[in-house]
Amino acid sequence: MEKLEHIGIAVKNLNEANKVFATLLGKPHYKIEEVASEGVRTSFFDVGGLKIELLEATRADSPVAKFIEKRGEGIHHLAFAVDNLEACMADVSEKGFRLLADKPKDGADNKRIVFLHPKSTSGVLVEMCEEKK
Ligand code: CMX
Repeated sequence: MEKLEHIGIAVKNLNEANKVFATLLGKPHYKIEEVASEGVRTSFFDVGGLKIELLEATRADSPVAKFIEKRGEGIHHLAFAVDNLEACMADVSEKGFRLLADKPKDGADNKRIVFLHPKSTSGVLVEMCEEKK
């Protein structure tokens, strides 16, 4: 893992949460993007190179909708940047971590992404992401 790339935060209402984080951080979000395959609308804030990704569910069966229903709003995942996603998938799998997909999916912010099951990572949902070339 090269660096912590972003922290994902599940929110009920993206517009309201954008205002809260803009006030807190002293700057507005720099983009809003919908990821239809994940059932989320996202916004991004840059904090010294680390990104905060706010996540709002766009449908009832979205992982973010389920998360909020069960646990309420809050930190949803940590995303680490990697150089070679397929090699990292093979590596973490060999080390016993549970991948949530066989193949990378397209994520927000020009990334290919794969998640690890939180039960294999001390209760934290971990994303590995690679910038699309
Ligand atoms: N962080 C930590 N634990 C989590 C979690 C999260 N984000 N989401 C669920 N869990 C916990 C559940 O609370 C549950 O714990 P208990 O058994 O102790 O109650 C456990 O993980 C397993 O839950 P589950 O019912 O088996 O599975 P879910 O249907 O809740 O799905 C997960 C959990 C992680 C497999 C699913 O959310 C998933 O596949 N996530 C990856 C995709 C994703 O999150 N996409 C949205 C973001 C997309 C983006 O960033 O672009």
